[in-house]
Amino acid sequence: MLFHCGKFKLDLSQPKVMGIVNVTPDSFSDGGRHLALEAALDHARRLVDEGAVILDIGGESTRPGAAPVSVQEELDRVLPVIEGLRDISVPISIDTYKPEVMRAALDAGADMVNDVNALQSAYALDMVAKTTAGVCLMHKQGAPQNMQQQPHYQDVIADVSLFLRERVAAATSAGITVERIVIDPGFGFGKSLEHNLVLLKNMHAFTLLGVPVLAGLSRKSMLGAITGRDVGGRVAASVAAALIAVQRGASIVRVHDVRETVDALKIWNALEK
Ligand code: 7PM
Repeated sequence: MLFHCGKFKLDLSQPKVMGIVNVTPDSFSDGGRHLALEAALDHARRLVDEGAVILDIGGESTRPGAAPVSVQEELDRVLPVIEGLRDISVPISIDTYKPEVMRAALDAGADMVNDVNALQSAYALDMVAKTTAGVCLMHKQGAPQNMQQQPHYQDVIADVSLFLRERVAAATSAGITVERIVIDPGFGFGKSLEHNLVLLKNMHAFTLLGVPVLAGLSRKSMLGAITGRDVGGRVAASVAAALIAVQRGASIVRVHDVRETVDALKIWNALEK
């Protein structure tokens, strides 16, 4: 029930909100870099005010279809944000699959690694094991560049469960205690709309693996496919999806729209008490 996450122990007896902080400089001039940093810090602080209890800092490299970002560019984006949030009251998660970025982020004060590659790099597994960081192990099928082309499963629940079970075993064998691990079925990562809906419907299957479940549905294209709305018009759909995930066993929801999601979960909590 307590998620051990670096300096923090998060009580997951009630569902929690992880706020997404994307660090995307819109200009590569020094001025753009500075403004991007200030904007990211302001945004992060606002998400905490709104009720986020984890901040997920990402330099874009894990976005499906995104242009690859070099290690140096990713570090230049995320490290100043992590350093700028050193005294914030909530754990900082680094959203990366690159071991070098994990290492530097943890050294700079991050408390958690959110790896869409589920620590499948041996170096990442051993390196994280030597720290006290929490870790999110996510399922994906294929490589981010082509994973949406022909996603295929025998049985999406069984296949994703087996993968996550194996990654939890690999992590604990490497020395990451089970209290430090959360799992994530990876909505949209090598999944058709139908696969995503089966995963959401059967979210409870993942809670059987004995570690907390994180769900990332916020603004995703599956919600656009259902509602016909573009990414800016998916707040209500995202809140509905987060609430459904929680009702079906998710302990952490990774969202852009923190205020709206926190309000929805307050209603859920009022009934659970
Ligand atoms: C474009 C497409 C931009 C998709 C960004 C995305 C997850 C994640 C992402 C998730 C965990 C997004 C995604 N999604 N990490 N990183 N779980 N653990 O919507 O579902 O942010 S990237």
